[in-house]
Amino acid sequence: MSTLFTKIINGELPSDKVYEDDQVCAFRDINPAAPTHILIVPRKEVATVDDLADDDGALVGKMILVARDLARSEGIADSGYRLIINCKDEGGQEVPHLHLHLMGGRPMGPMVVRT
Ligand code: DGP
Repeated sequence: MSTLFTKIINGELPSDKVYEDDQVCAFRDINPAAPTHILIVPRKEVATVDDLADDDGALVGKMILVARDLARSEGIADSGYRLIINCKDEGGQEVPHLHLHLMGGRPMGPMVVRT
């Protein structure tokens, strides 16, 4: 069974893709929390950060470099942006396929809501 994001990556479900290569794919979040809200997703089906293998370091680095380049092409590199990876339930992860959120285009405010 492939994940929701694998179906998007493979084109089985529609999305607004902004980048893809042999390792990662990036598409706009369906429910954007900022003017720019892009998800950078590895083609490899890693469920969470906790499921990363020791030799996945280059893949995670690639995700961040793609986010850097997309921030530049979106015109938010100079003003700044936020990168987030949620992990499992208490981290707020909803989709169990590793993804990096790139958000910007407005002041992003406090990092977390303090309760
Ligand atoms: P997270 O909570 O970190 O697992 O973030 C999941 C994000 O995925 C959330 O911001 C909404 C987005 N999302 C969920 N389903 C879809 C979808 O079908 N298409 C797109 N483009 N984004 C989705």
